[in-house]
Amino acid sequence: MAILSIITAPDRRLKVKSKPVETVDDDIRRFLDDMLETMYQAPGIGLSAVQVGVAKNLITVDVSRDDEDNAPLFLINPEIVEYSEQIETYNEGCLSLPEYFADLPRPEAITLNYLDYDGAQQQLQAEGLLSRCIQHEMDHLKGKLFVDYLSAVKRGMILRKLDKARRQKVSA
Ligand code: GNR
Ligand code: NI
Repeated sequence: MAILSIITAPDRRLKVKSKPVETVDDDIRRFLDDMLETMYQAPGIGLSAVQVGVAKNLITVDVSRDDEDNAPLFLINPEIVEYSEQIETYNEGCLSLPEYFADLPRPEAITLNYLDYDGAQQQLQAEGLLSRCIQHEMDHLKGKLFVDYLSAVKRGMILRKLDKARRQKVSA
């Protein structure tokens, strides 16, 4: 297994639209294992493949609490087929936007179809933090970050600060 490097904004690779996986084979499973390890190490509750530079429809999620056993979920080619009418607001963060958070409204519950680690078709109903996290990851697959929901002024401010922070790191 390996820890992969997580791309931070602003970076054009985060804007790429991911493509469906054609076959769930051992290469895909090995990559998912690396994604999971990378996510735990970050630490984060979700990770999309595009955040480590691979534009495929692959997501890892684990929203278990620290005092619970790990509950990893691998989502391949996820598709949301139903959204609840109820909308909730939650303070979102993103490993690709380190140290920034924003209150975002999203549907409270979703139903999604996906392929699991073995390539079997599954359906899942998710609510609360799990639903939140999956919607956030699926935005990544469309090349979308949570700052894209904010005003252009707020987004520009955050992205300029992240760009500046990176340039200072590079030259240090
Ligand atoms: O670790 C993460 N926490 C989080 C908190 C609220 C809403 C979404 C997330 S996902 C984030 C990890 C990440 O950036 N995944 O793409
Ligand atoms: Ni994210």
